[in-house]
Amino acid sequence: MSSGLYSTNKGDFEKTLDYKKVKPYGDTLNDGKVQLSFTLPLPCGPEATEAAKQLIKKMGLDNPMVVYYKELTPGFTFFNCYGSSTHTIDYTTIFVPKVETDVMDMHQTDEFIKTNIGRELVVIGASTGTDAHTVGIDAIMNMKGFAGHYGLERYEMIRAYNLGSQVLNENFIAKAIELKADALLVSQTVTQKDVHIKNLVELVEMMEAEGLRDKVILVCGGPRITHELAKELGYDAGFGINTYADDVASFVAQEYVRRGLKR
Ligand code: B12
Repeated sequence: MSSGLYSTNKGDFEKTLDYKKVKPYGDTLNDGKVQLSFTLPLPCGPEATEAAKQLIKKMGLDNPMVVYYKELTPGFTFFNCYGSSTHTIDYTTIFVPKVETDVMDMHQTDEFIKTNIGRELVVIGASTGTDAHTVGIDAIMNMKGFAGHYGLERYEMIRAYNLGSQVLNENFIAKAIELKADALLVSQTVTQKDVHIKNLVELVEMMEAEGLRDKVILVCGGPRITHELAKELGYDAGFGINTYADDVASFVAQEYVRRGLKR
């Protein structure tokens, strides 16, 4: 990433993008335009619209505009609005810990495993604890895949077992031992009252007690999971939204080799 100035070089529209002072882009560079929607617990009318505008200003947005509003039910009004951000972000100072792997497609990962490991990797996945959400782990594991990316069940060199949802940590570990799993994939969607943290930590502690933690690759994922959080909780990697099987398979295969794991 360049930390300097970047010119769009587009004739009359030429503007300068400064990575140290980034603003939202709407119609023109640096106009700061933001679209937002919210509901106020106020009766629909001009006073509610004025309240919405004042609130938008307090959020740090200039030129507040209400472009749509509608009564949801008596006493509640929904708004669509625009405003221009008065704030900027210094993009050059941003650092986000993330999984540092060369992402390969399914065929490349299969080749990588053949060449560097020489046998199928066994991967088990589940949505654990009380979590009943399966769509995330299915997106990673199902044969048919997700958004054009085949899931782990499709990989020639991965034996994938999707255990479904509401799998208790003790049962997950028992299955990992039974199947001689090389990697465990945990999905967590519900984060109310930090239930995901308690559940993810419990799994690590139980694996440590079994002497299993260092022998396998442990990965978690979900819409509110970050790599940083996963590492803090004792996982090898964490994946959030927009993850595909390619990301996970690449990580597992490369991490297996990097750690010199053997069965
Ligand atoms: C579908 C759904 C349900 C379905 C689930 C059906 C099923 N078979 O999965 C049903 C109706 C059962 C349900 C129930 C509940 N739900 Co619900 N549900 C949703 C909904 C609408 C979509 C979730 C989804 O499928 N996303 C699509 C998948 C593809 O995305 P994803 O999970 O993020 O997965 C991607 C990544 O995160 C990542 N990933 C995910 N897992 C893993 C794992 C690994 C190892 C890796 C590498 C990557 C990875 O890869 C995936 C692909 O890119 C969301 C709202 C929303 N729009 O997101 C609420 C939502 C998740 N549900 C919510 C809630 C609260 C519940 C209930 C508690 C409601 C209730 N009071 O009963 C119950 C929970 C019951 C339980 N015990 O878990 C909340 C969660 C809030 C929170 N932060 O805790 C949400 C956000 C709705 C909301 N706005 O309030 N739900």
